This record gives sequence, C-alpha cells and structure tokens, in this order.
Amino acid sequence: MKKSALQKARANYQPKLPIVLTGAVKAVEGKPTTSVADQDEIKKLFPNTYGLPELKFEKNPNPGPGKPLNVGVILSGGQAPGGHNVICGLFDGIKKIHRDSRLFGFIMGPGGFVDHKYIELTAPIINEYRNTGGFDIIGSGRTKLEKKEQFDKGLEILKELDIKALVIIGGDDSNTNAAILAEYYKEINAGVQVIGCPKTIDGDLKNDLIETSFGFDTATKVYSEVIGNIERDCNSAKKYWHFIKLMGRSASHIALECGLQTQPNVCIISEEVEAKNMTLQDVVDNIANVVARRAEDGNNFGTVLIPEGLIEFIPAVKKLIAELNDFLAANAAEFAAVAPAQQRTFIIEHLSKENAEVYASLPEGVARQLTLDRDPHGNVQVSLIETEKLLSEMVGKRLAKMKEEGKYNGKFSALHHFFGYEGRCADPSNFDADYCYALGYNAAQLINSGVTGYMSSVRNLVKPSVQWIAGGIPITMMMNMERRNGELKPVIQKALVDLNGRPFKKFAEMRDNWALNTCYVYPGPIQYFGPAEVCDQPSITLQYEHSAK
Ligand code: FBP
Repeated sequence: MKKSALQKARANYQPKLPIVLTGAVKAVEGKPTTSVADQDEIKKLFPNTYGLPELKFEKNPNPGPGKPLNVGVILSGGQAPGGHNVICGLFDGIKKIHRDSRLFGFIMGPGGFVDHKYIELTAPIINEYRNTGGFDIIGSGRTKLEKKEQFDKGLEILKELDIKALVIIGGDDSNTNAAILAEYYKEINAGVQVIGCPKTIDGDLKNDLIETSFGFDTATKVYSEVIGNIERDCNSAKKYWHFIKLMGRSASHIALECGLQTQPNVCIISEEVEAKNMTLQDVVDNIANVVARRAEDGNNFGTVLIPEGLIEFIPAVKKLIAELNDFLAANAAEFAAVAPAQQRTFIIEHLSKENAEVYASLPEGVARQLTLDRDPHGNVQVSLIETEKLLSEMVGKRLAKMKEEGKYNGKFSALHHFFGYEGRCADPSNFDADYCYALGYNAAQLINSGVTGYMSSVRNLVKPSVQWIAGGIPITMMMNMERRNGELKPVIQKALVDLNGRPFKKFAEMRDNWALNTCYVYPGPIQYFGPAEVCDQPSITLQYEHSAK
C-alpha cells in the first residue's frame, strides 16, 4: 500500500512509556473500592468483581520467569485516534513477558467475538499500524455484548484458541459490558480475564484514576485546527456567521476544549443549558443577542460552537426523550406498523400532554430523528440531528423580529459545518500515541497480574510521559444504576462537563470578551516533530483539571 512521507516518518516514532513500565513490575494493592453510587445494587449484581482494590504498578527487582499469554482484543464503538497504538502496546507488552505470547484480534468489534471471526496479529501486521490513526487493523463495531448466549458463544472461540484474557477497547457502554463479561466468566470459572481500555473522543469516560479517554486529545486538536481556519476566513471576509456542530454524543467536553483552544464568539455547553433549565428559544435568544451586539460594532460575522448532544440536554426535550424511549421500547412493533406520514400524529396521541406539546413544537426533522432507531446501546443518534441548521434558522427568525422592533440593524448570513468524522481517525498526536501505547502495554501487565474486571489506568498525564503512573481500577467502581431501554441497568457513570470545574470556570470568565471582541486563536495543525511545547502539550481541559493538583 502506498504511504505518505509523513506516514513513513511517523512509523519510526517510538512511543514513550512511563518509566515504571520499562522493566518488570509488581502490582501493589490499594484500598478496596466501592461504586460511585447505588452500592448495594451494584454489589449484588457483581458478587465476584465488586469491591476489588485499586492497583498501582511498581518496579519488581525480582521477577519470576514469564509465561506465554494468549490474548484476544476487541475494538468497540466509534473510532478514536490511538486505538492501533493500544494494540501495538498490548502486543509488545505480552511479547516482553514471554516471546511465545500470541495476540488475536476479533474482526469488526464485539460481533467478531460472538461470530468467531478473528485474525492472529503477528509482528509484520502490527508494524504496519504503529502510530497510525483509525481502527482498520481489525475494524470496530457497535454490537452490544450483553447476553449470556453471546458470552458462551465467545467463550467457545477463546477455549479453541487457548485465550486466557480478553481486552475490550471501548467507551462507557463497552466497558460496562466488559465488566458484565468479567463477572460472568468469573462466576462460571471460565478461566478468562477481561480488561477494559478507556476509549472515546467524547472525553466522557473519566474520573480521578482515568484522567482522560484516549482520542480526545487528537480529535479536539484536529477540530480546533479547522475551527481556527474558519475563524481566520471569517475574520478576513467579515460576512458570515459560521455555525459549527461538534461531535460528542452527550457531554460537551469536545465543544468546551475546542472553545478554549480557539476562543469563538459563542460556545454552547449543554450541561449549562440543562442546569439553567433553558429552553431551545433561550439558547437561540442568547446567540441572537451576541449577533446583534456585534452588528452594532459593524461586525456581521462570527463563529458559534454547538455540542452534538445539545438537544438531549434541553430539560423539556430530555423529559420527552425519556418518555419516548420507554414508549418505543414497549410498543416497537405497533409503532413500526404505522405509516411514516402518520407517525408524528401517532406519537403525539400516545405521549403525556406535557411531552406531546414539546414534541409537536419541534421542527419535523428533529422530531422524526427522535423516533428513529436507537443505537444498540439505546442512545438517540444525535449526530444525525442537524442542530447547527436548526439553530441558525431560529436565530435568523429571531433577528428578523428584532429588526422589526428596531433592536437589530445588521446582516446575517449563516454557513454550517459538522466536525466529527474528520477527527476520529486522525494520526494520534504524540500525547495520544504515548498514552495509547502505555494503556496497551499496561493492560498486558494487568493480565500478567491475573486480575479481571479492571480498566487499564495510566495517569499523572500533565507530566512528561516518563513520569506517568500505571495501574488498574475495578470497572465496578465507576458504575451506577440508570434507566436504559425502559429498564434499570448497571452502567458506567458518564462524566459530563463539571460546571464547577476549572475548564468551564475559565471559559465562563472569558466568554463575554470573546463574544464581542474578536479574540480568535489559530492553533494550526498537530505537530509531530519539533519542540515539546509545540508537539507534546496535553489538552487544555486536562491541564486545567490537573495542573493545580
Ligand atoms: P464512542 O462513544 O463509541 O467512542 O463514539 C463516539 C462518537 O464519535 C460520538 O461522538 C458520536 O455521536 C458517535 O460516535 C457517532 O457514531 P456512529 O458513527 O457510529 O454513528
């Protein structure tokens, strides 16, 4: 396959490991853990894997002889930069423990595990993918691993290949399933360990011991580069308002990080919209006011960042979605039989009065999307809702009204963008290349320590990578009970933007200035070679969250 000059040069990059992982390690146990909420329920559901201690690796001056490890790996859910390096680190880690260790990759996500589709990942294959973006080494998928039959079917292939450990690289939903699988294999004495790895560009799988999910750093740097380019265009032509929707299914971490990097005129944070109990019209009015104030200074241009999950955070819409989820889960067949043209009326007739009114007030496209198929984890597919167009249309209408009232006298011409897929498979930044390689290498050490139901944890990430701390945390520790598809289920608690956290507070201090004055910052493309201050900076979110600690 033809390679670009950068690809060839990048293949030789040697990710930097935390110093502790450069030799043999021993796992030191910390305190027993409890789940973040609903302790009694989670304990009951995970009798074999609840309450395990945190683990931290330390150097082992007297290691015993290593044994060969056969390991399986699955990439699950949306792509995130650095996934290949997790697999490369895992491969190198198990080979270091014993050169006869073998790694098997299940094809196209959890589905490949259940259907016994796999390849052995050998050194020539691994070497082709070092430091590259994408998940194409084995592919990914969103099949939800949750049923006993799937676990049993998967176990058949694990037994056949003599695989003793499975590494699941995924987001909160996939790691929830990793915990359920770990519990089940422990309960039936299957002799298979399950280890999770924190992946998602959305940045919402994090806590004190998982400081960030991998891929967030690279994806936000790619989006920020392009937002910066748009801002510069916008500031040159001075005639368009750019409405830019950014991926991040639920939490607004991506929008906030890109906002901090590029200083746009408006950056909406869904969590704030929810906390302030705002309506869609409130959000629109806020943007329209900024447009009008800028127009007074003769500035008929600007940039607006919109998080993908906004709609779901508007309290009235959130309530509506909750009722719709339960209703559609319970009446799937009946709803499927209704002709598309009648579906809106059918829904309105079956919802509670309050939710029916909200549903009826939504533009046709948004209303339709809310009733379309959920993803396998029961989530509304928010990336398909064109919020950027919806908002700009509503802002246009509001401005027209303000004009009539003599409160606005400018020009409003809007352009729309959606950045998501542009960043999910980018070549990992140095940060993600190092972090991912360390996560994979560390997963090999967790397997070698014999534990199950743990997530690979590498932290102290604002320090140079050699100073990173490596260990593992029980996945059950991150869980609480939530309603999914009409039922209460144990799931990893999503980390939303903390409105009391430093990243949001810093943003809130500066945004009024950014709104009126043009304060754009142009981050430029990710740099892989050059001085550390240009190439190795972690995200601003991570810096604000951890540099003060
Ligand atoms: P994960 O949580 O699986 O990492 O996915 C992240 C994401 O990129 C979201 O930001 C987005 O809403 C979703 O995937 C889109 O997924 P798909 O391309 O499968 O529709």
